[in-house]
Amino acid sequence: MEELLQQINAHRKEIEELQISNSHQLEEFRIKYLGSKGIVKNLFGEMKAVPVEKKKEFGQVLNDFKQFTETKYQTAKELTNGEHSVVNGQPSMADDIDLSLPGDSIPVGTRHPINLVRKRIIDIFHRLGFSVEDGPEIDDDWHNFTALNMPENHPARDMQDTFYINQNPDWLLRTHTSNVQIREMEKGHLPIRIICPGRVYRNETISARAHCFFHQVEGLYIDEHVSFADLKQTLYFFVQELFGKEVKIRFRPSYFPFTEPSAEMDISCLICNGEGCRVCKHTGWVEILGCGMVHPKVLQNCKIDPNKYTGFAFGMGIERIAMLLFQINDLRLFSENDVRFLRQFTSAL
Ligand code: 2NL
Repeated sequence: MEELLQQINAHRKEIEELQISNSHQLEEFRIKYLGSKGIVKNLFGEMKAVPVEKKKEFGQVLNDFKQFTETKYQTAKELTNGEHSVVNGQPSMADDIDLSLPGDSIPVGTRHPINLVRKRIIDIFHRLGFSVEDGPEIDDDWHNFTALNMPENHPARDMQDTFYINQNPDWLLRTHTSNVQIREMEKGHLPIRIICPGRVYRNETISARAHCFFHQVEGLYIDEHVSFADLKQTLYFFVQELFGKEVKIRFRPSYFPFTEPSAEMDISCLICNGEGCRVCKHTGWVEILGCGMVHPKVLQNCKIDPNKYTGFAFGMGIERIAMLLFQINDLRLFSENDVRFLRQFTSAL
């Protein structure tokens, strides 16, 4: 009796692990377990040898096993379509396949909101003659800080704010995409009219409003006679294209070591149309980018003559603009990969 129970358990295990993937294997399985000389039949034959007082218990175990084997057979039969077709004398699945059936649909994904907004920004500047450049995310101190006129003691250089690479303290994860523009200026081909989208890194505590990485688009235009008026008109065109013709802009004086003069640009609040709401903190205005005329020292650092050439530059966070456009209130949503969030962005643009 004990021995029989062990046998049944061993068969059960074998059946559980068995993969039946065509009608040939299915038929083999049927003959081995359920055929007239099969294992199930044989086990029922053993009933005779079981003591009377154990017959009931053993009968139950055996019936369970029979049911289990039949279920396995039926399930496998449905999966293999149950046809016993024959090709070249061998059982085959080949003509079980109905080629006229529609194929399985492949789910189509959606663009990530960051990529959507980046594409919109690139398209607008493309129409103004800006081309896209990219560069390394790991760069040296020169291209990220020194060439940009950022002094030795500038707080952004602090270990608290910037990720440095252990192997070489001269290397770091770029804190803005300005390194790409520096590299472009160093090439010495003028004029320059580029935008530089990319991922940047800052050592921030992660919250709804800050993350240790985010995405930026910076722009740079250098030629003879480029003025602040060009900057204003370019950025005005940009926000009108992105947010609509009714949008208003204002500039506030600011400070960056790499531009002089420097400014922050605000747009009239899209949510309340300037009336005052939570998004604009009841001011009617929302800051969207920083900008300015390229500092002569930065031009000199890149061997460009500041007496001949002038230029403007600007930088914006893509997340910030996406949050405004789509009314997203938590920066962490962009990097959590929650499909309930991502599926909401089905735009073809
Ligand atoms: C911001 C402000 C800005 C720049 C970036 C720049 C680059 C070079 C030379 C001069 Cl190579 N300027 N970039 C200028 C002003 C502002 O970014 O708030 N970004 C998120």
